[in-house]
Amino acid sequence: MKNSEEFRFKIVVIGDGAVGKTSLIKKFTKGTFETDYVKTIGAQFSKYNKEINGDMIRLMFWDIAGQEDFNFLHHLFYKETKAVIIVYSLEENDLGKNSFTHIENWYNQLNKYCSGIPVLLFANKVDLVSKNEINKAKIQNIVKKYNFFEYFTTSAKTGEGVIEAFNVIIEKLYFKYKQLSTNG
Ligand code: G3D
Ligand code: MG
Repeated sequence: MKNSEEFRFKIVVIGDGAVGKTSLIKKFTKGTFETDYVKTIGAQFSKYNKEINGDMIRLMFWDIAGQEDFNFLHHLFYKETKAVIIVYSLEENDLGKNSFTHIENWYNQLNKYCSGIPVLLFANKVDLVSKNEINKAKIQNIVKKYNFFEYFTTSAKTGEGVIEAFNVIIEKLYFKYKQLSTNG
């Protein structure tokens, strides 16, 4: 008989304020946030369980609550995280521009605390731009520059791309750690 295993993955979601981090997590987990950490480390998290091949995956998505600049540094926020999602907004305004420019800052910060783990880029609010206005080359360049695992265009409003994007990282982690546990 096949034994069921349990995996616990912490995934942190970072990026400028108002790009949609909290909305994306809510859309995916459909759950509520646990906010005990907001006062101490400025973060909140939401839990989500998922079964793959009979194994139980227990996920914790951590999100910055307020104080969203890349000087927000707390090792507890990044501690033992297995993957990172950087979110920016595709909006054609200052938020869109700045949140893209700041990807570099967010990347440099996370690299200090947790290097060598998969980093994904979510270009959010895709519902606010028309498809042919998206500069894919610009996104692909930054993905290549920082060796991001993958990028997705998402909308926390319509749900476009959201479940697919989160599932890609969850499956990536599952198969990585499943293999490690199988190989002893
Ligand atoms: P944050 O957690 O990164 O700070 P939030 O961002 O999730 O709080 O979202 C900030 C605002 O952007 C919210 O609007 C939210 O509804 C909106 N938003 C988030 N994702 C999307 C998206 O994909 N498309 C659109 N059109 N809006 C989005 P309010 O008005 O509630 O402040
Ligand atoms: Mg938020």
